Amino acid sequence: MKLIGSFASPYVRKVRVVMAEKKLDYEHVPEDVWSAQSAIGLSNPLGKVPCLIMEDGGAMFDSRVIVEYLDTLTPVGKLIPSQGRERASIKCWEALADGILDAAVLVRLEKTRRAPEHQSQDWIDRQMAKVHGGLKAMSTGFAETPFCAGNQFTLADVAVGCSLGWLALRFPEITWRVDYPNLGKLFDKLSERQSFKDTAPH
Ligand code: GSF
Repeated sequence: MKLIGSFASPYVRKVRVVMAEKKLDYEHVPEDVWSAQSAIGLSNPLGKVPCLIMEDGGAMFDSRVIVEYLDTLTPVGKLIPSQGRERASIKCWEALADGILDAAVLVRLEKTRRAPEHQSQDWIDRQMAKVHGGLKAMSTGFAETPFCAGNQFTLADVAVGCSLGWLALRFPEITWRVDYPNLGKLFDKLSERQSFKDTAPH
């Protein structure tokens, strides 16, 4: 398998952490989707990473679809419960963690890719409200259990860890560690895993 993606993308990192946790082999193909020369459109019509190229040459996107597929490839390190409420709960954690990223990425694009006179403060505020609301929900939803959804490490932890890691890199001014110490504690614990160490964004 080949994984097309940049090293800084939190969605790509989610897939890389899952690959590592499940001990799957793959080749990482670095791709800068913002470069005029990017060929990502040949594999993903949406022009986004991550994109997984499977053994038969078929392409798969987006990160949520890819990680769900990877979890079926081997029973090693099962990350998503197979059915019912438990499964939905893990997917909901992932939607929350990814949703925070989606909003924060929009803010970053607004601030870095638009001339100051074309930037909309209303739009930025709207997206930042989602980031802050999402962080609060993550902190509230995370009871005093070892991991997000209880005693077991799951995809919820992968998604939350990647989301917080990217916020720390791109939005150091968001004080989630101070505001939500339980998220800080969880993040520190996740950061000790080899899968997180090997994929830290840069
Ligand atoms: C989001 C992927 C994405 O926005 C997923 O795979 O989970 N829901 C999708 N990727 C960004 C890179 S990044 O912000 O990490 C991307 O490829 N953007 C290019 C573009 O044209 O929007």
